[in-house]
Amino acid sequence: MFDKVLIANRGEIALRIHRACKEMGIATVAVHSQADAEAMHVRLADESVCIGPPPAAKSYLHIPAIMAAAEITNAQAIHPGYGFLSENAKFAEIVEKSGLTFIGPKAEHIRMMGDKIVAKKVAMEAGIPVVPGSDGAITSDDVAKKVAKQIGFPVLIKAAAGGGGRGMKVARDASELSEALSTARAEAKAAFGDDSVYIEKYLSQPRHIEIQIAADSHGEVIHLGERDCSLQRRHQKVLEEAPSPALNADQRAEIGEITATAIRKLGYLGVGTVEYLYEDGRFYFIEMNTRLQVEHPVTEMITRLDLVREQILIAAGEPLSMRQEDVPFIGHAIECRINAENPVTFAPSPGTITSFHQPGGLGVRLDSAIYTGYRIPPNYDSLIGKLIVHGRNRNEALLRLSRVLDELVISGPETTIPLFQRLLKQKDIVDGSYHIRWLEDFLRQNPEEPS
Ligand code: MV4
Repeated sequence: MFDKVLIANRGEIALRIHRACKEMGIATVAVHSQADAEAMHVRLADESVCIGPPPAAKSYLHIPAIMAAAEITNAQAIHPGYGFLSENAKFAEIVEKSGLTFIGPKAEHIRMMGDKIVAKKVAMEAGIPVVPGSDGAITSDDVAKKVAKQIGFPVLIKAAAGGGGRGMKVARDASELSEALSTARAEAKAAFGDDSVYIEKYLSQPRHIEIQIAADSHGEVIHLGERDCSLQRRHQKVLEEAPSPALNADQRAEIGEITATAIRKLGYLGVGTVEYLYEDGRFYFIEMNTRLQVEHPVTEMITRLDLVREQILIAAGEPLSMRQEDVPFIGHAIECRINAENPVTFAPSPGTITSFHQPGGLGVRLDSAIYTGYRIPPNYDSLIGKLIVHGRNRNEALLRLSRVLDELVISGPETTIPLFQRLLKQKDIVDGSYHIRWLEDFLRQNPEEPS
């Protein structure tokens, strides 16, 4: 096992990784930008290194500075967290070539899943159900027309280098196809420097359901059930829950086994998430994330596993701590992403936390690196914490969430806490009947809190 791990991230996830390390007897190295000198992840780490000025490109994304920090502190492994360098295949390669361990999948798999066309082909060949569409990249308008006629309109044009919703265009009928193609290509070229696109049947109101998997170097692959992440705004998840209100135990076992079997075939190593759209009882692969995800705690709450601990065990060549038959699915967990944003306009609201009161009690978890007096810098994303509740069933989790949102106080910056209090009053949320369009529809129809 490693004695010292460098955490190449900031905020709540850096703290989350620090906590797992300490519980495994591993010393931690924090890296930070000049804007984060006072951050909690820096204060708690055993050692810290300032790696550059506030802009992420010059600090958290600056590979030479991070490698230098690892070298001077004698760290043996690097955990990238999520975002930043977590899905950068080149970084994973550099870490490994320097004789350190990248706590994450092989560079080969990061690269494979980064190209959405390759990812879809690989997934399909491994037995995962995919959205009907083109066989690879679209080479001409004629090919596009043929594919679209075959699968039926509306269709969606997606960028191979995309993901996270960037560079997508809908064509409702044949007359819209040619223009949608050229717009999608131009946007993809501008955003990613790669104009490869592919076509899929457009699903109008699916749910976003993702399966968490973990694979060790002893050939063991397990699935940890699903998360329902359908409540999103502008491709940013807002609330996630596990299990999905739309699935039963048999469906969970079936899609879980299909996913784990495919991941075994790929020779994948580490934790990962296979994302599906779910509509009319069927699953359709969209992409695979080769990192620890923001919403991983809901899975931890229902399976009693520590996913960061599992990542570290896997990277050190040790076996997973559970076999599939021993993975429990206990009760229900819900996570709310607390952002420092205006809850109506979603404009970022950085600044100093003037007071902070944490909720408590049974089944409550708050993953956050904030403290009273902490100044949220304007340079990074606005996530300042994740409030996670667990209950014996979904109704208990909802009641607990309502109680806990009333206890939580974060003063100074505006936060999205009031949004969750509003959402909990909506029948569709209480019933669990929502889809990927629900939240944006709701915000359009109810732009402000009715007074
Ligand atoms: C889709 C889709 C409908 N049909 N694919 C958006 C993110 C990217 N990873 C895939 N996305 C979508 N792919 C087909 N064939 C709708 C979306 C989509 C979406 C997916 C998940 C969660 C939120 C979303 C919001 C808008 C669009």
